[in-house]
Amino acid sequence: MRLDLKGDRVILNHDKGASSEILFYGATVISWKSVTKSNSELVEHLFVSEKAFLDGSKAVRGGIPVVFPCFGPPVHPQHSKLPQHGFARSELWKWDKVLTETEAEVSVQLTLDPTASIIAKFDRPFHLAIVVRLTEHQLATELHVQNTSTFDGLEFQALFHNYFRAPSSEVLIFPLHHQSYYDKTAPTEEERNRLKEETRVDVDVKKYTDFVYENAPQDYEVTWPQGGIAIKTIELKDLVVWNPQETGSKIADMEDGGWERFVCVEPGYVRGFAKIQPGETWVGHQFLSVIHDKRTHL
Ligand code: TA6
Repeated sequence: MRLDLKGDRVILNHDKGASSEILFYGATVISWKSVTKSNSELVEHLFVSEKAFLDGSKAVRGGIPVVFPCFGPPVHPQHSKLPQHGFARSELWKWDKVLTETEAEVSVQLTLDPTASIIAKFDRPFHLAIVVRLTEHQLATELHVQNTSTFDGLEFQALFHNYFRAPSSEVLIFPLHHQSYYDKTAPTEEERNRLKEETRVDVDVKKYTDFVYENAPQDYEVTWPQGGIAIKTIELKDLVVWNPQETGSKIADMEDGGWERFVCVEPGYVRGFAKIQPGETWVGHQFLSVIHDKRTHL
């Protein structure tokens, strides 16, 4: 197992061929590759738009952006000065340390503490750490949120905005049958705020999809004919499924037709706010594993 600290990123390499790249900007995982069991091909599992900015000028369009302390447009009074999806994905995180380095796995930690620019829009004490762990066929990410205040509670939302590289017209997400969700693509605000029930056994994103599943199963399979990713989560009680389809052409840093090549399946705590008392730490985990065998749920 090897890791290389380069100017703006850290690269993790597994002896069996897997690798991952983490930009210090936004602590954004911009690559996760592993060797398939079927034909020993090295496959990139994440989508990063060819038009994405990787120079720190704006949040990366792709990979695994870290969303904190708010998901979507801010609604909490303490978040009112924040941009959509908060500040974590648009700040320069600090390289902290190697946590584990064995033949089986390497894990590293980056941290983020309040800077003047953060305090100007989010004046609450906190300490963030992100852990990225790579093994031969799995990538895990953990977000640690520590309330460093000695007297005030901390309220926040958090999410891993995963862009999985996949043929969006053939993707199926399971199990979401009978789950409650909000449809952010609905034409009226009343409908967007109305809880619906998922009637499909397998959810596809053939049409423009922007669904927020509340209190979802926390274990998922994202599959397509040539592959898939299994997702296990801890503390991330909600799930967002997004693909803009043709509306993606209006996204400035979306490569032409990029919506055909990714699906966003995003575990998070985004309905309501997580609350931690002074000195407490909240940890949200996701474990992404490559699916090598065919899964069917019909
Ligand atoms: O996670 C889905 C979503 O909230 C969509 O509504 C869409 O806005 C997407 O995130 C991308 O947001 P961004 O701020 O990165 O353009």
